[in-house]
Amino acid sequence: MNNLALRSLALAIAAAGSWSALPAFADGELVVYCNVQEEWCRPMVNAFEKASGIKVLMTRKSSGETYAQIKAEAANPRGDIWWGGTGDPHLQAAEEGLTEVYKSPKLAELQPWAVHIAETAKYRMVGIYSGALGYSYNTADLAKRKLGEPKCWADLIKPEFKGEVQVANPNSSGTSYTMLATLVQIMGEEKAFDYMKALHKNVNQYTKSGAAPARAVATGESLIGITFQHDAVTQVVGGAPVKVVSPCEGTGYEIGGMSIIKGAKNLENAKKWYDWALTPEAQGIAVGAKAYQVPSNKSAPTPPQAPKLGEIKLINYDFAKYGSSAERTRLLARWDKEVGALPK
Ligand code: S7P
Repeated sequence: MNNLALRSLALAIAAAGSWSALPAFADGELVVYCNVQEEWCRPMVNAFEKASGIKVLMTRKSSGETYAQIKAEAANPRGDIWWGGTGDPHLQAAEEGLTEVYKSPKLAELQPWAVHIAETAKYRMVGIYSGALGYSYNTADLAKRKLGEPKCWADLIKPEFKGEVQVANPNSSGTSYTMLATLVQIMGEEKAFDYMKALHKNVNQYTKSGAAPARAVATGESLIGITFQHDAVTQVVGGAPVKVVSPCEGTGYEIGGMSIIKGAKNLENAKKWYDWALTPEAQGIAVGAKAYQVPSNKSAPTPPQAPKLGEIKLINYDFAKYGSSAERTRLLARWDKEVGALPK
């Protein structure tokens, strides 16, 4: 056999081998923008591919980043479905016409808060889970340094916590925007901005991702981290010396969202994901991924470790106002100018 024949044979074998190793995706593709933790995005994708025969291309980003990406891609949308992430940027995208109207037949199975946010968005988004904001601290580190236990938002600006608090940047992170909007609703806007300027002195790093501060607390890299409480519970379940705090003044919460991207190239497959992601089976995948939000389908199991929303002093978070395009844009610009720009 000459060289050319040998090369053709090798190529044919390689091609046959790789094709047979791939699952047969007879039903097309779906591009998913996923905003929860990678550990939960992956099993969701695998389960959907298995159930539907549709090939999923997934990327994971934070909520604010995904909103910005969808806006930037609006003239030529590359994503089909936006799954997870805080409700405010989904609401902003809905108002700006960046997402599609869709009324899933599964709406009837959902908790009232999940349907209410869908109504607020004129059915351009739906609620898929809920969770309260708070913070966590490293118990071993706190004891070693003989510092008093923080219990309130007010404690986080005390001088003894200088450089000890980690939180995300509210532009990239839905978690951190939830904090900004929560403080404004609890304290009033002027006092909330005074508070965030004082907090700035104690912040060691503004991360891109909202859940990163919970991991930094678990490893002892930061003493305190402001995150959703369920993201800190993940660290507790993993065995880290972490205590989760519901601030004494009260706190805000999120309704995690799902939206179909306007102009989705795989619209029918996006609807299939949408309906499937609202089933108890799909929502039950969270527990195995150590994700402890409260699911929106009434029949989906709520993990026993999930913070009990009924026992937390929750504010009446105004999603319509703080998810509106004008308010979210204005508050983020003010944060950039008055807080983010301060020297460190
Ligand atoms: O880890 C889960 C979670 O906290 O992440 C989502 C959201 O994208 C927050 O991340 P960013 O702050 O980085 O945007 C939340 O909706 C969800 O509960």
